Amino acid sequence: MQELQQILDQALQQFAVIGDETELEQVKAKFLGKEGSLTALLKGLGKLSAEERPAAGARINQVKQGIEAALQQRRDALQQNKLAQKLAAESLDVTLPGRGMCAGGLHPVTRTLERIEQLFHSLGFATASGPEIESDFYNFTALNIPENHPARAMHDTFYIDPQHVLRTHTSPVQVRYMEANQPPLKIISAGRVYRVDSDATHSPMFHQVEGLWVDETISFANLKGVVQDFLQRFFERDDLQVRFRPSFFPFTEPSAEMDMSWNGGWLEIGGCGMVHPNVLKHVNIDSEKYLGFAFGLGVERLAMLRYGVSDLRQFYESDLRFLKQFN
Ligand code: 2NM
Repeated sequence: MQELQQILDQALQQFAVIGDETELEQVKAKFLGKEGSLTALLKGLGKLSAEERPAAGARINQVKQGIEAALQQRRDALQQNKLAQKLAAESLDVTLPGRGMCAGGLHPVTRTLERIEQLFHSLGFATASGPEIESDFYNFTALNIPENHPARAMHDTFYIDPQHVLRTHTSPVQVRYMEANQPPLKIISAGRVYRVDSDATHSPMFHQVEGLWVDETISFANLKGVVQDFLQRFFERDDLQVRFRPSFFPFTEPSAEMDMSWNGGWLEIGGCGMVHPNVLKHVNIDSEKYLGFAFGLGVERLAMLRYGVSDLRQFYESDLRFLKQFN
């Protein structure tokens, strides 16, 4: 009986410190296996007298059940531990912030383009667009810049093939529009243009916005009014002055360069003029009946002045520290 109590105590003690299930089964065999200590006692029952045997047998069975119960308890505990460890290792903290939550924003040049278009829409101009790869005809010839004419040297052109170029200005959009529509015409075209040029103030790809208004009574005075009104509203300055200096463009006559007042001085902001009769002829508009003005503005220039950017190249370096300032 004393031995039985010792076996039970031993079993409970040993089970309690076992850390894994295989080891637990091995230790179980020490007590309940073929060579186990309890099994040995059961086998020894036969040596007892008939009177002693039932009580001893009952006691051994009791201990056996106690060992099996402890064993099962330990198995359950080990399995619980294992599950808890697995869950901890695989756990996801669903309250953590997600990745890639950084809000995007429109590029400052895009924002400037949208502002320009909105202002001209409110002045009654519609928007026109066209291809960035243009034929020689629409980019040059129709604009009164014939082949081998020195005016072609004004635009350092990217050629795709002898007949096609990356448009050097958005004027071909207006040529296409005049060709397809009857006056009165009142449009702006804004978009990418390309020239072989690259330094602090020139990018090989930049943006232009050009305006065109063709009707029977359009004059240079209308041009001055529209440009001044636009610039005053764009820069939110009622006192902004615009000045026109005589110049030359093959597609306008007369032509002028436009300056605006800025920090006590003048800044060149674009070019303009009355659409040349030869351009109107190319698109079958009667130049005796209709007159038109046209102007061109540099979008990056307007964006630099509005946002206080000093180097044009910053717009195209994709540096998030720069771009995030406009969000
Ligand atoms: C400029 C300056 C002067 C212009 C002319 C035309 C067209 F197609 F109507 F003839 N569009 N834009 C023009 C005139 C553009 O940009 C500096």
